[in-house]
Amino acid sequence: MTILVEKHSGYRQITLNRPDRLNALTAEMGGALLAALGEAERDPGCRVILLTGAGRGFCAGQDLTEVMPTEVGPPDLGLLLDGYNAVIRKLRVLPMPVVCAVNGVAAGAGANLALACDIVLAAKSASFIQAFAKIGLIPDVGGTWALPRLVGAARARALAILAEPLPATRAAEWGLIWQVVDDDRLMPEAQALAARLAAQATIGIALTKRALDAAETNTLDAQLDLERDLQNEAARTPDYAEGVRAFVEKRPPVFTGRR
Ligand code: LHQ
Repeated sequence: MTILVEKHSGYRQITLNRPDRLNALTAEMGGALLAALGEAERDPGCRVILLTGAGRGFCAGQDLTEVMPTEVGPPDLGLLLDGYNAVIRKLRVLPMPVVCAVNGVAAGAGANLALACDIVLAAKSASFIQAFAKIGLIPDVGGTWALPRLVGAARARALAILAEPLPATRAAEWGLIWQVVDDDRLMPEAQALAARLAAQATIGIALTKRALDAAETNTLDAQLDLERDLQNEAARTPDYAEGVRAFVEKRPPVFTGRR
């Protein structure tokens, strides 16, 4: 199985599982990942996703042996990308936080898959490589959108054009990711974070994702209206009532993540 799913209390851990290829992506794997995200979304007990890779790498991007040009001509990458892009779109609109634990090298589409998640932790030994330029391609699966927004235009351009590995520590310093963790602490920390988030007011978090993504293209005027509407939606959840009640009663809240 190229994608492993482990069910934990409140969250699902989804693991890219082709460790001998550094979890390089195949069309089948993209489909399996999309299906796993859809199943998690349909499970009312699942309030957080934790994405990681098996073995020493996170994901080495597209499996290049699947897209070799032949005498007949170049491969049509469009269909393949439509499949991966569906995963990126799903990650952004999933009504729950997605934590990514980058356990090793994240290259090409693998790097940009990680960057599509909501909170990215990386092992100290991990690195991020916009490897595309090395084989004459452009950053895809959202890379050209995410990079400048996360690290600014100058760093985005150099990362994309030079295709040099960016060590995890510098990635965190630059704001590409949230945090770096010692290698042996990565999974315990990522799982603790997923469990912690699963006990939070996750509908509010889902609405926060929506607002932040919409802000990328909205005017301030439109964003203020959207915040008003989403805030009213958040205020109608039982978690809002519980959060306020718990504050007033000076006790920890018990959130359900239900509408
Ligand atoms: C791999 C791969 C790999 C197959 C390691 N494929 N086998 C493109 C086209 C179509 C549509 C969708 O979008 C895209 C976007 C892309 O993702 S393009 C970018 C594709 N990825 C790359 O160019 C990265 C290629 N890999 C590397 O540069 C290195 O493997 C890195 C820097 C990631 C890791 O280096 P090392 O730690 O030295 O490991 P390694 O190179 O020895 O890799 C281990 C094995 O995994 C090795 O196989 P082997 O049989 O020798 O043990 C590699 O051939 C295999 N592998 N990446 N993308």
